[in-house]
Amino acid sequence: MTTQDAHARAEKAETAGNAETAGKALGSHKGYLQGSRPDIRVPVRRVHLTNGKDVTLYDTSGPYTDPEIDTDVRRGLAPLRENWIVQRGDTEEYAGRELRPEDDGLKHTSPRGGVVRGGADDLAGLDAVFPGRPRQPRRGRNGAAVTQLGYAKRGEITAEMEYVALRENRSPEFVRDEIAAGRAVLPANVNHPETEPMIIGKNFLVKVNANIGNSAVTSSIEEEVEKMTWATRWGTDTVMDLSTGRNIHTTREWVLRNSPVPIGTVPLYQALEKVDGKAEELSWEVYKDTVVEQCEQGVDYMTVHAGVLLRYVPLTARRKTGIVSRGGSIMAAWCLAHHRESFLYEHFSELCEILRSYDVTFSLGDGLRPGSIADANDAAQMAELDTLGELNRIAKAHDVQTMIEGPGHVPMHKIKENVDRQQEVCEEAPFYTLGPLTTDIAPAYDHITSGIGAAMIGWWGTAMLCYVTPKEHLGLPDKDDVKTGVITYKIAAHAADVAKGHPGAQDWDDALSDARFEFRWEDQFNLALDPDTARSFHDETLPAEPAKTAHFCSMCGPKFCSMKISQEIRERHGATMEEVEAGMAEKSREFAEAGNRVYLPMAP
Ligand code: IRN
Ligand code: FE2
Repeated sequence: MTTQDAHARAEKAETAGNAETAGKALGSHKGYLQGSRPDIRVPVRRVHLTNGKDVTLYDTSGPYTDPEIDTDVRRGLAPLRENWIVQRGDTEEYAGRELRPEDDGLKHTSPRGGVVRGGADDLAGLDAVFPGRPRQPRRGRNGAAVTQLGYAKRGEITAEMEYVALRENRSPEFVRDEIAAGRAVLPANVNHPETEPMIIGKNFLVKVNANIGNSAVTSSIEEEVEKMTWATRWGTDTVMDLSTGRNIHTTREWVLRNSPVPIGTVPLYQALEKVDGKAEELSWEVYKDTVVEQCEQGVDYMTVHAGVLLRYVPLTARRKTGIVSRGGSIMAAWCLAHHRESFLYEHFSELCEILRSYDVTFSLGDGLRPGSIADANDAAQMAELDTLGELNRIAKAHDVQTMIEGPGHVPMHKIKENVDRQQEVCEEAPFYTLGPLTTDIAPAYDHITSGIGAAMIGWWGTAMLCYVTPKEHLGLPDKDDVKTGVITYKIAAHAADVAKGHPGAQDWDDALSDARFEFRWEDQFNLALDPDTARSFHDETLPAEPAKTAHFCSMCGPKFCSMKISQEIRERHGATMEEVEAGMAEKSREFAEAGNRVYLPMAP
């Protein structure tokens, strides 16, 4: 290709780019898949390629990336699911509540449903921030099961199920049956109408969770909301607010009202704050009040460390790293201090009753997960897993959706056993694993040590991967760490989708490979998981516009680009297999004639 050609191409690409920017982000824009009713509109990202084709990608970023929607964190997001919940008619309603116009689900922003009540640390402030928000939470009438599991078991297909069916390119019946079997969960609290429904289960796309939250020493409310929207922009499917510092309730309110993805928490952390951090002063009453407060606020799933039993604690005594789970260590301390069985275990059925009346999903915590590869798959971990299996059956019988948390630190050769046992013991309930970290030698790189384990465990059937950031073991992640963690885990999740042969998963790879082989640099950037970084790396060495269509990059330069060479073979010799082989043979002859040298001597 001549330089002139390159210029001409670059100009064309630029014009195309300019046309696109009118109302759209360069190279891609937000689109929607339309469901059976006007307010079922599933967001997608459509990448427009320079060859005229479109690639449609799953989109978790919420209304923030839709230029047509005016978002404002002070008002919160529109209550997308509100009409669906009201129309089911099985929840207690706010007085005088009317249905919203059918096509209004995504645009209207205030005032709307949700609740601020109970133990608020800054209620007056929230009144000012979210005016018009009803003071009354919604819950199932007379304790009715308003859970997606309950509907699924009765054979109903909810609007939420139809939404995720479109999102995952599956039939609504399939979605319903997976939920009914307890193989998948659709976390969606009736008090979190802002959430865009998503599903977690091994027969769906592998999901990613990002943890945010302040600690006693760092971070403000604004920073946490910013981290949440930032994490969803890069593709996290859920966010857990693990705040343990000040203003836990208010921080959570801001996060919930602005979150397009399900929000998870560990209520035990806030309960511990309420008793000034003294684990032995915890009680079922304090814990229960905290859970109700969070259910009313709209938390979609909760980590409950109910599998840490008194008799399991001694099993950790000889471990290299003891109990590393925060929740696990709090419960172990309580059990030892009272020498009694865990109140979470003893009151588990009561807890099920609470969660079922808001449709809050259990995430049964792995309080005894290994904190070093030396402790992986030990007796303590496996004993807890058996108890989680027992609790999963109880939760299911109460129509409460349930997933199971998994390790931790596990070397590669011990990973598969974790999924296999969990799937067997927990009747295929979705597995939700932290990493696992495959080696302990790389503090500051634990997104990588764990990304390796995450890809493997995802391939073998883990439904959701809890991210690990470069700050793991070292400090609270900042915005950059959140992005690095999410991107790392999106890679692991997608690699697992491809390995599992998930329908259509590889289309994305194929589109990017085509763009790469054909030197459509803009398409390569726009299709990338992280277009910004891909573009900036390329431009570091070849910033000029013509380089965007050039048939090489600075890695090998114009003469040594393998892709260019193979393209030339095709151009010169045609594209059939025999012809390509003949072309290769010719290249090989040329190579031999030149003396079989990979590195040619430098000109003197
Ligand atoms: C995920 C799988 N195993 C643990 N997790 C996550 O760890 C869980 O989702 C939550 O974000 C956090 C709970 O930590 P502790 O309290 O077990 O340390
Ligand atoms: Fe760790």
